[in-house]
Amino acid sequence: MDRFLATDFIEHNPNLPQGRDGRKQFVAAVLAGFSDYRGEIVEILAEGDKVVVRTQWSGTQDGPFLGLPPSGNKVRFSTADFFRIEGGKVAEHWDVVDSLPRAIALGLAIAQPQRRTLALSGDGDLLMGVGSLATVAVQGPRNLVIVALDNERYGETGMQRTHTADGVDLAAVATACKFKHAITATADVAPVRELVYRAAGPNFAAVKVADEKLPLVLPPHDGVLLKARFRRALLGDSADVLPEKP
Ligand SMILES: Cc1ncc(C[n+]2csc(CCOP(=O)(O)OP(=O)(O)O)c2C)c(N)n1
Ligand SMILES: [Mg+2]
Repeated sequence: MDRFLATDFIEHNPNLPQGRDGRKQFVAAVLAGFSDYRGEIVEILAEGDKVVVRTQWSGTQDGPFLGLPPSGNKVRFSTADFFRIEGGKVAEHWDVVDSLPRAIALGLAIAQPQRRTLALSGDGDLLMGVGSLATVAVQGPRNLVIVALDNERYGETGMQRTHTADGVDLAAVATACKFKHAITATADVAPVRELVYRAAGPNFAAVKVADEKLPLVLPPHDGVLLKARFRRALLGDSADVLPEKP
């Protein structure tokens, strides 16, 4: 690592351990957790002192990771990493990690099997990432339900019509992806309640709602704040306690 990283290396992703020592710890932790961890470089672009790398990562969690015992879970995700090079070494790093809401919900459901996880989504969001339904169903978490509030519009970007307005049936897509139960609800929401609170999943419900233009209430964009708020809501006071060293 000393060969590749500058002594005063700056990590700009606040979710990663900082500096060169932090990067060393992080890599050691990943290799201890995933013996087959591997990154396949898809593309490299360079200009001036900057390099951008698109990478597809994969691995099996066959060792302890972030306080979790070995799970055998397979991970697969892609990143775009931006590096600034100085004197032949990496001086700074920025990245964008694709972490779609359903990936978060799936990870949560797998990590918390004794609790039920409800992922709330929109018709537009689902249509933009329809493959995620297949990913969730193949993992098969019994405690996960996805509910799409289907106004047949891309509401957030100005109420353009989505394909559900032309009859695309999201529940049928979920059924085809092998969700355990998948329904569309219009007036009667009792069956939705059943899927959310009782029936073994993975479950899916499209809930048809009116296409009213409501005032937008957007969440803050501060990733650190969102993560801390999420962990606190999920874990209570233990959110602030570091996991014991494996
Ligand atoms: C892949 C991708 N393309 C475009 C966008 C821009 N975008 C943000 S919200 C949104 C509409 C979401 O519609 P929907 O999920 O139906 O939510 P609604 O506002 O209707 O409740 C779009 C197109 C995005 N976030 N991701
Ligand atoms: Mg919508």
